[in-house]
Amino acid sequence: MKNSLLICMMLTFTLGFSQIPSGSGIYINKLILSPNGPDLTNEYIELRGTPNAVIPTDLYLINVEGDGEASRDDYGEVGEVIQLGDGTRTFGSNGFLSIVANYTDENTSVVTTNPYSSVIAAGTTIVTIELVGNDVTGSSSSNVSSFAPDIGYDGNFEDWSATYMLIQAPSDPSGIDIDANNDGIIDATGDHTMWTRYDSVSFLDEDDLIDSGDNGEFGYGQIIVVRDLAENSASIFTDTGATVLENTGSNVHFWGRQGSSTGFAASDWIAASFDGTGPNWEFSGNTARVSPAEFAGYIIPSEIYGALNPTAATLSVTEQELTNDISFYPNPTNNIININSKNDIVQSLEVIDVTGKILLDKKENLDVVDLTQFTTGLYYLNIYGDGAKITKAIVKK
Ligand SMILES: [Ca+2]
Ligand SMILES: [Ca+2]
Ligand SMILES: [Ca+2]
Ligand SMILES: [Ca+2]
Repeated sequence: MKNSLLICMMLTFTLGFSQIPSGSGIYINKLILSPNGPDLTNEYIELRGTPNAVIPTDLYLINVEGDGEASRDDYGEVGEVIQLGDGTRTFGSNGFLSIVANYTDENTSVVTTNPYSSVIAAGTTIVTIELVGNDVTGSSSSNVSSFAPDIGYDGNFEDWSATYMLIQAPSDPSGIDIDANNDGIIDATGDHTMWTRYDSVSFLDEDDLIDSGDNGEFGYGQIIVVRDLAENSASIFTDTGATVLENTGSNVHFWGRQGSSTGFAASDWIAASFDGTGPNWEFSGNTARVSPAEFAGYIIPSEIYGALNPTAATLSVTEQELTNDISFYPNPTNNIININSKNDIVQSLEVIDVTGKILLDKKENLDVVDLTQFTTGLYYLNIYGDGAKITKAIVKK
């Protein structure tokens, strides 16, 4: 009984994605495609492959449209296409390729530099796109008048709903429709059956729901995050066998693989809403908006650009280390709390009230917190270090 169930599940999985043959050895490692601030300089794309291997010229990162607005019918169609290889470009000596963009305002000559280049690990191959335009905060294509090198990336990759696919294709895949009958299932025939797919992830928002006269949200990835699935399941179309996660009430800002994972289970990926500024974006503290939940409150450390991402397991070790490293006294206190960190791993401190409002944010003088300005009562102390966060209740007498 168990065996037949297992075979059944495997068949379902195989059938659902057999329309595009799968390859292995090249992976999407991080995607930041709709960050806070201007997308044009804050987006980040990172792939993982074989160290020093030449990147095939027919390797593409594409987005497949997933918004089913009543006024359009392009879901299932390839939108933007980034050509990753140029014949000589290789994955870095560490196996990573990063794509970032800088922006020069053509009116003022002000240059906005991406926040990643200075922290990406040595050995990474970095492709920096130099954008020129009239407004770095703009989001339309008219705000970018030129970009170089032209690999098909203008600094603002499609946000959502969209599927991001890493593929090899015999010719430029622009405009190919992988779902001609628009049912959310990749079709059995078409040019896409000649591709090799290495990775695919989707994020589906909820502004094109059927009950509001639109046609739904469409996801063709092997792992898909949706907003509020329970409420909107009738409007969500995903391919058979996809792993579907829920990200309640917010959009996904960060997609990344956990450690050296290669699969499409929830335990292989990190999906999170975040806030703050790059490169050290702060994941939501709401466990419904991060997957897995261990990443709630995680601050992306500079060291993981051009490197493997942490796993939920390694993360909890870091939290434990942080807990063991810190002691503080007195608590309750009249005004002053002294903080001892054995290994100096504390990077910042916050005092928040019981509603979660940040009252104090410290990045220096981290051995003391002064509560003089606060009324008596219960507060929380958030302690950040080494990519982890712990929270302790503190009381002012
Ligand atoms: Ca939508
Ligand atoms: Ca974008
Ligand atoms: Ca179809
Ligand atoms: Ca279509």
